[in-house]
Amino acid sequence: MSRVTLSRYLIEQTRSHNTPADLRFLIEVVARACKAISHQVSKGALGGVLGSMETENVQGEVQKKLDVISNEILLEANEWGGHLAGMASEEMDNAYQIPGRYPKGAYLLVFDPLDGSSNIDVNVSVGTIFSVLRCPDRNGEEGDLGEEAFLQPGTQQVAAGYAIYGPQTMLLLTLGNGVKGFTLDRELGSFVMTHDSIKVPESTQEFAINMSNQRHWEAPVQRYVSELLAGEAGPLEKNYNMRWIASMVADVHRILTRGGVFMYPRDSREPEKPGKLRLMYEANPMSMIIEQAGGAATNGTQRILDIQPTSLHQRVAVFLGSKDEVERVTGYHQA
Ligand code: P6P
Repeated sequence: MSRVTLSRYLIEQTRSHNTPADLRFLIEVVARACKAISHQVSKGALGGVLGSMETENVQGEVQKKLDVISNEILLEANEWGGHLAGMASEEMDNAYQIPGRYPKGAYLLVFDPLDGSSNIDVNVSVGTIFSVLRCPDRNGEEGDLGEEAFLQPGTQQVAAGYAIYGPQTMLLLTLGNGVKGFTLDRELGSFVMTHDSIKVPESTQEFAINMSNQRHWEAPVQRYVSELLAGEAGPLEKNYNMRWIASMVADVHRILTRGGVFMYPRDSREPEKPGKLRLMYEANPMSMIIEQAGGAATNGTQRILDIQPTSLHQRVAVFLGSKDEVERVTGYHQA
């Protein structure tokens, strides 16, 4: 059977699900940019791309060289094609305006160009996370696109995906009708479909959380994690394993592959912040992918995709993965 490339899948989606041609073009361009990022990441010390810049992003985090390189690759790949009205990124304070010399299009692209970048220098998997929204009708309004155009709940996403740069480079994608996985064939230079129907097992025996923050968690999370640790002698009556890669893309990819629950709760270290992870370009795209794969994603009290954003870089607590476990820990927040 001939191999289905990303390009062929997108063309077939255009026919079977009326995927608009400019959305297909957008996904193709993002995939090509991810190939370029994969190439840069794989150079490591040989490419002079490791280490940090002398700059910080809007979160006050020191930027890695590859954060900036990856951001520029995505901007340069997407700004000229006429499919976007604007872009936003973890690495830029404000929305990116499409230069006046280029046509504008119907979509907004929001991304974390290189998630997990603290792992780059220790050669652990990192990734690119992206979310696609429709640009609201501007009613003929000219001038810069304001941040408010991006502030749409995750249910408005028309596509979401991530690339993971690990032993293999893979692209996982949802257009709203299931989750497909594509593996980069470096000889051909194409993403080839290797996983045509990704599903998150409803139950699991594996959880992911940064245990070093335990003393800072709120009571429902304390209760849930203590039950996980109690194993078969405890109320959950089964033993659990723990994984924490500290790269959301890698942890979520494992959960999509074999199940699990991923947690980054709010904690008392910064009580004014609802969590560490960012809603628009981490939690929302990952939540759409997880839900499309049959899992669940909440902030502890509500479905993440229903959250109405109030700012471009706002943070959110995240509980996502196998439905049974997400519903359990979310239920403890209501107790
Ligand atoms: P911690 C990476 O910096 C990131 O944003 C996510 O990819 C990851 O899940 C989390 O932060 C790790 O945070 O506090 O464990 O280093």
